Amino acid sequence: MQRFTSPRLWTVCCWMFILTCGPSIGPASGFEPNYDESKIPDYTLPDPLVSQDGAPITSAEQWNTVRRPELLDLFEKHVYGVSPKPCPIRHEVVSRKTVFNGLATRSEIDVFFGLADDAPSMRMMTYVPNERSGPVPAFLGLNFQGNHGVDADPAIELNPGWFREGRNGTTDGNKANEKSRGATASRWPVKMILDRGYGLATIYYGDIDPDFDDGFKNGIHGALGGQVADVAPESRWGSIAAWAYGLSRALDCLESESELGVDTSKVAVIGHSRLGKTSLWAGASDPRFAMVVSNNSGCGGAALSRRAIGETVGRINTVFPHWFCDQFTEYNENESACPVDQHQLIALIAPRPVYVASASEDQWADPKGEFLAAAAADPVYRLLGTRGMGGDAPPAKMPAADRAINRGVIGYHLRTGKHDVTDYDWQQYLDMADRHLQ
Ligand code: GTR
Repeated sequence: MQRFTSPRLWTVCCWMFILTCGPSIGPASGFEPNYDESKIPDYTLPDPLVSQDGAPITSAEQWNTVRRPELLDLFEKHVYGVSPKPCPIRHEVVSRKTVFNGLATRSEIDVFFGLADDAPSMRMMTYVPNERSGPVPAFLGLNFQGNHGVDADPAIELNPGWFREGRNGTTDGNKANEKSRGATASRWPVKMILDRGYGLATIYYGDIDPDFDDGFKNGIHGALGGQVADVAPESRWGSIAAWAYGLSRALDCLESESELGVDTSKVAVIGHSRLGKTSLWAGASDPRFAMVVSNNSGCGGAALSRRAIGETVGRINTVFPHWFCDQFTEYNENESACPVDQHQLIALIAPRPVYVASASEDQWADPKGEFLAAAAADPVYRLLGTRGMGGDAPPAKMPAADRAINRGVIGYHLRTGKHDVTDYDWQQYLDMADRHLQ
């Protein structure tokens, strides 16, 4: 291999490498991800069914009254941060239109965080099938590139907010441009969802809290932050908690506006990647969500932190200091000191259906750690009277790629391919929803 002799050229090449590969690989922080199973540090997972004082949890009642509140509190104080109490919301329907040749009605609704005239707002876009006998079950998820990125219809307003710089020419100086219309449509197969009898509600995540570190001044952090003033600074909500808070307020809006046609007792919260971490926290912290889907959520989502494989706690806190609460940085390169791990986050969703999905080329998100976390939540699901992952016990081994585990209440699959959301993923989620929400 040719060696670079000029230090300057070497520096330029390093920077080009960092800029092309994005935040996933980062000599900038000197981080070398481990992908070798034999180098995983020894660890013991904290038992979801043993309380902090060492007492075993042996009944649903003990889970609901002792262990669940305790774990929720630990995740708030050590991982995601404490959010404000739910604020009152108000909403304005901005548009309503028949789409897909009469198949569905699409609405755009501004949902305000608070009743004041200048309360911040997020714009929710909903689709419901027109042929229905009553309210329909629905998926609710945040999107990365604006509602106009979900569907290329020029009638959808181009979101005027702040966007992370797109890699494919979809932004100009942190503003979405016309090229971003429909840019993430492949991740949102709207027609497939409607054809299967479900509604869809989606919101641009940056409406709730723009995804950059500004010391929590913008978005709902700025507007509602005063309400967590009595929480220890290191345990105040990070951006993932803010996004999850937004999802709960979206559910409030769906509940209060029956015209939108959603059966709010049957809403599945869904998210990909950082928004998959968000859907898990939303589902864990808000029991109104009837089902939870985490697509390729990785570190701080479904993957076990203690495995420290691919992206680690230290790495994620360094590159995205605003996602979690500051207390979480105590576990940088020190994962076993954290009183919780991510299987317990999945357990907090029990007994409601949860689906964890990985992708074979997404080793950064540690597919095996995601599977192991789902399996380690199984005893809680069984204690609560469900069949967990199905069968008499969770499978000891990861399933082969593209072979979904979907007979129980905890679903899992490893899809062949890269970090993404595909039709295959959605088919599994819709099948799971058919079994539990229809
Ligand atoms: C990566 C990050 C992951 C994941 C992903 C995403 O850069 O390391 O934790 O959240 O971004 O959200 O796209």
